Parts: sequence; C-alpha cells; structure tokens
Amino acid sequence: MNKIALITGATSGIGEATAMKFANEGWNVIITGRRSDRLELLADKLRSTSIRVFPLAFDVRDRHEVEIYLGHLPSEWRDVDVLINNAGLAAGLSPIQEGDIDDWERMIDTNVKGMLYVTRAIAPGMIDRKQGQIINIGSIAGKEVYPNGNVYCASKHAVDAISKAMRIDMLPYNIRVTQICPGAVETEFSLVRFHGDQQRADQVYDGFENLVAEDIAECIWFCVSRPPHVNINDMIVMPTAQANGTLFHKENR
Ligand code: NDP
Ligand code: 8X3
Repeated sequence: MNKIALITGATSGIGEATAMKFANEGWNVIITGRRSDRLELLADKLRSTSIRVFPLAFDVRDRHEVEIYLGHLPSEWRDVDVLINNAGLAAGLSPIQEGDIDDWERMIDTNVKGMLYVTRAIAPGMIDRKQGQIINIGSIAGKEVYPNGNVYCASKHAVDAISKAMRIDMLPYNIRVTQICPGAVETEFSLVRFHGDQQRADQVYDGFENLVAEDIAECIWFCVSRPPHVNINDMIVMPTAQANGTLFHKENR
C-alpha cells in the first residue's frame, strides 16, 4: 500500500513542490491550504502521476476547522506516515515599535498555533501505530534574529523549541521529528510579507542565486527516505550566497 504524506500549505512554494516530490515517489498525499481553486488544480496535476490525492481547504488558524478536517479523516486517509508542517508566513518587516499588531497575530496564529493544532490532530494516530515522522519547516529566522524580523523570528524560534520538545515527547513511540530551516527561498513568501508589493518582493532575491522550493522538497525527501533508525533532527539549508540571516553576497553591490 502507498504511504501517506500530509502537507500543509501545499497551494504554493515549498509545500507545492513537496507534494509534487512525494507524488513522484509514489506516495498518496493529503494537501491543504486555504485557496481551494489552487488545491484542486494541484490535485489534478498530482493525480496524473497515478497516486491518490485528498485536497482539504481550511485555515490552520481555526482550531475547530483543523479538528473537523484532520480529526475525522476517512479511514483510508487516517494512517498518516509523514506530517509536513509547512503552512506559514511572514507579514511585515518593521521595528517592533511600529509593528502592525494584526500582522503579529497572523504570524503567531499561523506559524505557532496552526502548527500545534495540526500536530495535535495527527500525532495521536502516529503514537497508536508507533510509527511516523513529523517534519516542521522552521527557518534561519528560528536560529537568529535580524533587524525588523522580531515577531516572525520569534514565531520560528517557537517552531525550533516545539520541534525539540516534540522529539522528547515522541521518543517512546518511534516517531521521528525533524526540523528543516531554510534561508532565502524564492516563493510567494516575500510577496505575502510585503502585502502584495511585487517590486519589493523581487528585490529580496536580486543579485544572488536564491534557493527554489524544489531544493527544500529534496531536503525533506532526504530526511524521510533515511533508514528507519536514522533521524535528521535539524537541517539548516542556505543559498551558497547567504552566510546567515542578514549577510548575502550580492553581485550588484
Ligand atoms: P508561500 O507563501 O509560497 O507558501 C505558504 C503556504 O502556506 C501557502 O500554501 C499558503 O496557502 C499556506 N498558508 C499560509 N497561511 C495559511 C493558513 N492560515 N492556513 C492554511 N494554510 C496557510 O511560502 P513558502 O513556501 O516559502 O513558505 C512555506 C514555509 O516555509 C513557511 O512556514 C515559511 O515560513 C517557511 N520558510 C520560507 C522561507 C523562504 O525564504 N521562502 C525560508 C524559511 C522558511 P494559502 O494561502 O492557500 O492558505
Ligand atoms: C524566511 C527567510 O530570511 O526572511 O524564513 O527569515 S527569512
């Protein structure tokens, strides 16, 4: 029987590339995100690889929706082998004294609370079966803080802490917990961060070769495809032209 991966935030970027990678490896996939039109398009594309797809459109910030969709999966989708907690975002890039409180709440509610709600719905089944892997998409922003990154960095530091805590709690149950922390990946991330300002988003990736979503999908697959006795705890993946959260080698500088 094909294995099952549940990927949150599969309507674009890293999540979409990861869904494609797993489908190409013959896994059945549960794909989630709020934009149902995009989910359906992706589901059609994935089905052409002859695997089974279960698209679920909901908002990870809504704990009742998470419980309705993920707490009551149909029996053929219930045994999730790998959960990829990927849905997330940055909103804004301002000093804390000028921060938009709605932006802060979106980031904390999505990156921290959403990840917790999804994990709370899926982890008990893995524990019952004594089998599974949870992959949390953190960030270099969860390892360092950078100017104006305040609340986004805090939310990803929370992902870092929760990943370590999950690894302890899941230890008796044969469940692998992995965190993957990318540097700059060109996706819709910066467009979302700058509230739809395409020009500002494009500037983030000017002058150096950024990562692409498929690079992270490959890293996720590497972690999942290790032998069962091997767990990659934590992986930091940067563009070669990025040394840390703030230092880039840009050709046009
Ligand atoms: P994208 O903006 O391309 O993708 C984000 C995904 O998250 C979308 O599918 C979006 O779907 C989903 N999402 C956002 N909010 C919600 C919500 N409330 N409920 C359900 N789904 C939601 O960005 P990336 O692919 O780059 O981001 C994926 C993850 O990678 C994030 O956690 C991000 O923090 C992290 N990351 C990204 C880096 C980068 O440079 N791009 C670097 C380090 C980490 P929809 O809008 O349809 O709901
Ligand atoms: C996304 C990358 O550098 O904006 O997590 O934090 S960064």
